[in-house]
Amino acid sequence: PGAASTAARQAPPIADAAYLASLKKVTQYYVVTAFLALFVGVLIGPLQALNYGGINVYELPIIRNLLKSYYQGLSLHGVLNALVFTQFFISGWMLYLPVRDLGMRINMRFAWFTYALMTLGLLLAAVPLLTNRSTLLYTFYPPMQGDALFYIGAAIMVGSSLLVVGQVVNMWLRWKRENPGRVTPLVAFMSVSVWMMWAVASLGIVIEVVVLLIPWSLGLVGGVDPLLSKTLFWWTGHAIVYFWVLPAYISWYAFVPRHAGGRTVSEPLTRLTFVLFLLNSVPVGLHHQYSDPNISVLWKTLHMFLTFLIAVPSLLTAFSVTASLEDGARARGGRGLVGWVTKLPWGNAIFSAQVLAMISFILGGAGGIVNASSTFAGVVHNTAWIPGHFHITVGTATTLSFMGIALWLIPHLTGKRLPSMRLASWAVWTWFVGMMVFALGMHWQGLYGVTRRALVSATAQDVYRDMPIGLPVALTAISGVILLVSAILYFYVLFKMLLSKRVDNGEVSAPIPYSEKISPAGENLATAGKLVRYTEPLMALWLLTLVLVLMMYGPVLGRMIANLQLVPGWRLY
Ligand code: HAS
Ligand code: HEM
Ligand code: CU
Repeated sequence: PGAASTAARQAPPIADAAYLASLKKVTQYYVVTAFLALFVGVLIGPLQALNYGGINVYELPIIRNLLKSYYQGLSLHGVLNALVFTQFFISGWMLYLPVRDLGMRINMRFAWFTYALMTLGLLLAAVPLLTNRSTLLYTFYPPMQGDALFYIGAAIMVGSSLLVVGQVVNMWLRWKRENPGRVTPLVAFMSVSVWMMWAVASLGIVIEVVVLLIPWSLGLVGGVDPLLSKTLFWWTGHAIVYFWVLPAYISWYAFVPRHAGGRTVSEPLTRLTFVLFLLNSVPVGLHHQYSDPNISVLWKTLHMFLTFLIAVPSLLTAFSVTASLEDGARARGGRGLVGWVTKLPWGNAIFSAQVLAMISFILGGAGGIVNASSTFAGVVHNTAWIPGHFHITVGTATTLSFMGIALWLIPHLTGKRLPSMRLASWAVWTWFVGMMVFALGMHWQGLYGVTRRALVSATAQDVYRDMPIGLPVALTAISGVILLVSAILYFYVLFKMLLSKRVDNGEVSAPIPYSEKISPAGENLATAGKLVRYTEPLMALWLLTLVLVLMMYGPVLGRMIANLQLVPGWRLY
């Protein structure tokens, strides 16, 4: 056991030091911007957790001075964490990885321009958010209306991510021309396929914002169709969850085994997983709209079955990544049916962050399947159950993974050193414990119908008075405190690292942690297996994806467009 079947890959060397330094710098800018957004966003979270813990802190003068309302805080929290943190981190991560994996040159001016444009979009949107002129929550459902600047900034920010898609796909095509007959290396393959998925996924929100919301908020048209807008939103809004989690999967497949001394199980299977996500991530968005009128049950049901289908590649991942961890643990002397688990490097925060993130995702994924079942959806929809679900998916599976990745990525990019593995470990474990307690409290309250998105601690006490929810309410309050401590620990370590002195260029002291593979795909397409050959033509699969999405959304949207119902905007804040 543990004997390598293939040597671990090394990133092809890049001789031009100035180019490498610039590439690392732009990646660092993306990653640091991401964590700054997370820092602000996460500080608001505990206030909301206290709210669901029955404690209203929104009347305190210090909070009143910073936030006009519960909803302004909630809007900032959702936008900064779920939209800004993720997109910036992913744009840096999934630009850097494929460039290094293929050893290619990209146009650094274009890369910097994209970063600058994305940041400009963020800053434009931040103005109305911070001044309470677009308190719309991160879903910005019309007819609630915000300032045009908010929609314009959001469009620029999301649009910039499409420039990253263009740059990465273009680079990959160049590599294909220069290397005819070669199999795309795994990390580049995964990155390119996720970017392709995102290109199709983002169309919904781009059309919604550019065609419907910007003209409407500028007063160029008199009204907006709420259902059409919401449907376009969820075209993007479900698939975006895979845009958030698949960059973590890249690490789970390619890098986490290495931290444990194990190997990636199967390259062909991993490629299949990512192709399934490419094909099927988008045409499932109606599972957010089971309770909406004017969408036929037929289409809702079709989207429901496709949702169950899109759980399959995650299940493939669950078994395959567990096997790679077992491989590592047994190589380190692990024994027994489950006893090997104790041989995993739990004290290494880079590793434990990501594996604890996976464990949270077992429960998050199971909850997702409950949400997707139209018979259960009526019980959980719009209740506290839903924030329970997504804090152990995006809030942990994604966020805790990215937090762990940053602990090697920042040393790799900057040549600085992690100041304290102990503190980092404390941060990671308290995040996991805090989120598990939070999820328990919120799911439990949801089952009693406690509604999401409400200042329940102030206004709804009499409604819930006779319900036996004392325990989950208390758990939620406690979780907010644990998570506040965790966030302070993590950001202390992170900022201390960023502000420390550079030691080297990071290439040797913190290399990209490629894992060996038990079943590699091989280098040449001619001799590779069927699964490898069928998954290689990503351009054709991308076109097929677009066709499938149009099939599953065309009739639904067509009917809405034929029956447009325009209503004027509202400002409720
Ligand atoms: Fe979800 C609502 C269904 C996955 C995020 N979801 C949300 C919202 C967010 C979100 C943010 O069908 C709220 C939107 C709003 O504000 O209204 N979700 C699903 C389903 C999945 C799913 C079926 N969600 C995610 C992911 C997210 C995310 C991923 C972010 C990253 N979700 C729904 C539905 C709703 C919803 C409904 C609407 C609810 C409503 O009524 O409003 C699936 O993709 C889940 C599949 C996952 C699995 C788990 C696989 C496990 C793995 C880990 C293995 C562990 C290992 C560790 C290897 C089947 C891969 C082993 C460890 C050792 C030590 C050995
Ligand atoms: C909403 C707490 C971190 C994304 C909420 C809610 C609570 C909460 C209680 C529900 C509010 C309501 O429905 O009225 C926390 C705590 C955190 C934390 C205590 C950790 C310190 C995160 C992270 C992410 C995230 C890391 C994503 C990366 C969201 C989103 C919403 C939300 C998208 C929904 C906003 C909306 O309904 O418009 N959070 N959160 N949170 N949280 Fe968090
Ligand atoms: Cu969804």
